[in-house]
Amino acid sequence: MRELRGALIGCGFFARNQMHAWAGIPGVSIVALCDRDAARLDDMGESFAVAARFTDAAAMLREVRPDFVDIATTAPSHRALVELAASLAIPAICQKPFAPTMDDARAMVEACERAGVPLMVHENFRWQSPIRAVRRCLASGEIGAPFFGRVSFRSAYDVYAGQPYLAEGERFIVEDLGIHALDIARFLFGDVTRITARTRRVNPRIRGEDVATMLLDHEAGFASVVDCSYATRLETERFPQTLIEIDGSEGTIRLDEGYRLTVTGPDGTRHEDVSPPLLPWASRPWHNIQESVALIQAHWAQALRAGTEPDTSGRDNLKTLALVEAAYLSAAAGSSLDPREV
Ligand code: NAD
Ligand code: 89V
Repeated sequence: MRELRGALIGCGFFARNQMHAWAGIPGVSIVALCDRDAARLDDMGESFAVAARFTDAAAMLREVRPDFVDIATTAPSHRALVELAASLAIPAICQKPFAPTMDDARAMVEACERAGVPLMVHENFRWQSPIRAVRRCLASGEIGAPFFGRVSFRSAYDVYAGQPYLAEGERFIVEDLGIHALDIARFLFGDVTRITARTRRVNPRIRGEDVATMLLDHEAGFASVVDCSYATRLETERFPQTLIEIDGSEGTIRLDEGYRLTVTGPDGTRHEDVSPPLLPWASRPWHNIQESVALIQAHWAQALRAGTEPDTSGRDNLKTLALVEAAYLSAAAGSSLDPREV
């Protein structure tokens, strides 16, 4: 097995999960770190015993020449960093949201394709093991042909405490969280021909929208609903669970609160606990997301070694990002749109 030497840019809130996950993947080591903020850089370097530390990404990539770079910064920096990696022929992983605009995202995909380097977007929610259990069940044909789907994420969890920038942007829930739910809808039900979205802000202390309700028409000929909210106070807080409903010609699939999978088919109903494992470094309630980080990064290592395109490649993610952009346009105009025209 080829050893892979990685470098990480961005030592903030979420990158700690990425560092833990890399440490658990055989044959991969993070050999250098970069952050503009020297205190954050040193904190991460000490936690994970990485001595090579840089405050400048170009200096790090030129000196270290890693086998790949893991970009864990927020969206405004993504294009410059991905183009930097491409210019040095270094394969790159880029956190979601891939880019602030479709133009940036397309330019990043083109830069990597021109340079012949792999590019994966860290779109990890489709790697959550409960979501994969739903997909396996759907693919088995047990419930027949789907004619309705729902991907739902409703919570009142204080995400702003760990990620203060989420309260500050003009855009919030569709770009940050809806993006994951829209990607899950694509993963389960296929690509989308039309989207209708309505958004609103309930929490007066944030700038962007914290509620979104979206209707998707799929190429497969049926519709799904994707709804998300950070203004929903429930008896039991569900963060960060995505709930799924699928109705098919022969039965139904439900992924309910508490990671309970219920499948009703021609032979009756069965229940399964599809709770994600609590990895040694993980903590509740984030363990579901944390496990998906480990799984998507293991997938990247495998794809990089095999020379195959990762599932959530930059090119694939253009379709998810187009849904985000189209959702905002639809909500602003009160209309519906073909995301392929965005
Ligand atoms: P953060 O602000 O805590 O950390 C980002 C770090 O990047 C900061 O320390 C900043 O100094 C550094 N940085 C920014 N530009 C840089 C540059 N050009 N060179 C070097 N360092 C630079 O942000 P975060 O909460 O960790 O989020 C990072 C990204 O991860 C965001 O895009 C966010 O949406 C995403 N995220 C993904 C998930 C997921 O499940 N996939 C979960 C949370 C956050
Ligand atoms: O997964 C994410 O992108 C996070 C959160 C779950 C808090 O929305 O930002």
